[in-house]
Amino acid sequence: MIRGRGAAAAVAGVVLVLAAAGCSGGGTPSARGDAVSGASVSAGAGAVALVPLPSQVSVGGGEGYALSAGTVVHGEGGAAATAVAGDLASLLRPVTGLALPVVGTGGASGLVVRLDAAAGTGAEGYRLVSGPDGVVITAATGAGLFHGVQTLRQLVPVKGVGTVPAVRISDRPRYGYRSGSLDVARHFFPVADVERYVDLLAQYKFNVLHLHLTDDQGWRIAVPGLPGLTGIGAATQVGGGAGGYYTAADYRAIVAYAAARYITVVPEVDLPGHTNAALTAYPDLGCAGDAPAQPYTGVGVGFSRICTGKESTYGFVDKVVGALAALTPGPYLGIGGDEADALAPADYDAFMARAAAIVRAHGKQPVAWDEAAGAGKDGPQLLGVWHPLKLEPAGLAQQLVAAAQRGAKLVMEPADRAYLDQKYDEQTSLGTSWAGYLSVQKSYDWDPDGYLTGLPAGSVTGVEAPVWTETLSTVANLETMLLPRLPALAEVAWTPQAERGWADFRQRLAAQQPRWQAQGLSYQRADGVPWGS
Ligand code: TNX
Repeated sequence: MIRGRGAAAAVAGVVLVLAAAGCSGGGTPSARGDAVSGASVSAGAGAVALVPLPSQVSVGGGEGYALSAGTVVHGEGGAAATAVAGDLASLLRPVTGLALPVVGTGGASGLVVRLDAAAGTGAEGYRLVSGPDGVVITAATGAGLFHGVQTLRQLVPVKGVGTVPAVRISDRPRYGYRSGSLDVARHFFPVADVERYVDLLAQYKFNVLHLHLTDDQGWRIAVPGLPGLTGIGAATQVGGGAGGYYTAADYRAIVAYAAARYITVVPEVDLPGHTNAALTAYPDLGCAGDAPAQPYTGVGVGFSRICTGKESTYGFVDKVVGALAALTPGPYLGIGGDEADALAPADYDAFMARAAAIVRAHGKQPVAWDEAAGAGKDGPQLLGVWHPLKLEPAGLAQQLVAAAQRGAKLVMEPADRAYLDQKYDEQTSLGTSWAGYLSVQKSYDWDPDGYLTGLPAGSVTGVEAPVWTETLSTVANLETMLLPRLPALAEVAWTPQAERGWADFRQRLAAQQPRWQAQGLSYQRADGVPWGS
């Protein structure tokens, strides 16, 4: 915990509110100015209401930094710092109307973005200190600096030139894998829409973009040598619209846009089920005797399969995986594995192990949905836990514990906590509710480490927030489901469990609303959050 500056330094107009950390009511207003671990401060000109809550914050001592026409941005310590300094300036110019020139090393005044290999902030952490002379963000990595900039954005007034309150923040994430997952198969979203989504992920410190690129209703990525996948397989979507797909150049553009925001793309081709679109293009992928696939524009799941008993199927998998691996700089490649209900379990397990081997042969680590735990040590060892406990297939929890015991890592995204396509409540017009209604509080109030019992410590490596798009066809639809629950899951993934609590979070979440309005984002005035007008 950071020590504060003591009572003498406390200034009027900054009211300290003790945060979460086990206190239920949002805390007691105090003007003492002492440090707390995980603090939120509201009221007064120097409002501090950060999401996700930093692991350590102290607020309330001394004067803040008044932005002015003379404010400059310094990038110090290397190219990554210069680039992040540029990001900071571009983010704050439209908000403040200031010129904010980016200059090199220049001391401690203004906004300083400082890369320091010896900072001791870890792979993604940072320190942020603000006072009358300026704001200094220090980190050992570009990712840390970038996350620090996202915090600073929330310390600057929503509009206009104001004051960054005096704070000392030392922050690093709870989990190293913080993912937003977007289904571009059920409804296709062009590159610009994906980039807008990536901006939102970056704003809340996610570091993975999982793209669900293929499903029964559409195949969305070009594969050299398999033109039918896009020529035929991409031609429709849920409801019968035109569909679409990414060329290699489109995909590279998404990867580059994400990378510039310290977000790694994890592409997924869903196999061996969820493959109707591929089967329409290449009927030979099916088994003899299977009915020929027709384009599918409904929302059912679990009916399609490629033929796992045919050697030629693995030639197809190799081509697809090879193409995607070549386009993907990140270490992971998803092969799906969910709801392959049309396959016998033994055939499914053997397929997942063989497909995982193909992914490894192309230099990537295979990722799959939780069912793939059954494929054992040869199957994918990074598993997305999506089944809600109450709907779990018999034996799955034990398989996941066994997988974790042999070293597999789990990304927690149980549908009853993390599926952002689930309706908020019975009033919600978009989305579905097969996993139950998902209120903001429900998406916030859980511990990823404790969702499954019996896991060895350290087996949960991250959290994912998927948005499935059977019912979502526009950016406004997406955002209405993402906001405010994506920030809730961001905090679940970032902030230590002991530091966070709903009573405090709902206040900080409400404070995000004017920012979303200024950004032109759609959001849901979901129950439980004290929204403004
Ligand atoms: C289950 S989650 C699915 C998806 C659906 C989603 C809808 C998972 C791995 N499979 O195919 O889109 O539910 O909520």
